[in-house]
Amino acid sequence: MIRTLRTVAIGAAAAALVVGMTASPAAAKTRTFTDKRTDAVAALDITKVKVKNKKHAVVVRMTVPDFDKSKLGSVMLSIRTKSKGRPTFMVTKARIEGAGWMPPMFLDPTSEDIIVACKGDRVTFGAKSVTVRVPQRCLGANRKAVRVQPVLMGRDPELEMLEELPEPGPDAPLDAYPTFSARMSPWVGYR
Ligand SMILES: [Ca+2]
Repeated sequence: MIRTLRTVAIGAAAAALVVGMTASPAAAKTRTFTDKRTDAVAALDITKVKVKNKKHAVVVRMTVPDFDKSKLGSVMLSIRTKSKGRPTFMVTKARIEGAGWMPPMFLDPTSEDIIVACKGDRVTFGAKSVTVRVPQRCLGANRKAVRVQPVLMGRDPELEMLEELPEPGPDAPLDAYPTFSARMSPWVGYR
């Protein structure tokens, strides 16, 4: 009898847990990756990348402990989805010297226009972080895993003219996770 009661109690607790997990917004799939330190100037040095692949949006937060927005020229985020052909989308927000920050620009490789409007995409700046939010509907109504590559670039106009990327190090005026190559983060499951 005691054993039966225990079994029932454990079953009820497990059921409550499952219901709780399903109901909780924290059920979104979240993964946090670590980026190298001192592979870029401190103002732009990404140390952590947190990726949430939520029901309605992919949200990527870059932690930059010594963030200095005045040193930032542009933010780029590539997002690859696990759908057919593994399309890679990109959102970028750039500062135009003398004119200030432009609204985010969204690139969709599956669209003929390439540059398309993505209502609801956002790049926001915190004291020690940069966060990019892209609605799933802009990612081909994505419901699959994603991988990402965030990039922070300094505002030196000569940076865009360089034919070779500067070597990673404490003077490099740009940082990317995991690197500037074609590599991207591991997959982050949907929800
Ligand atoms: Ca870094």
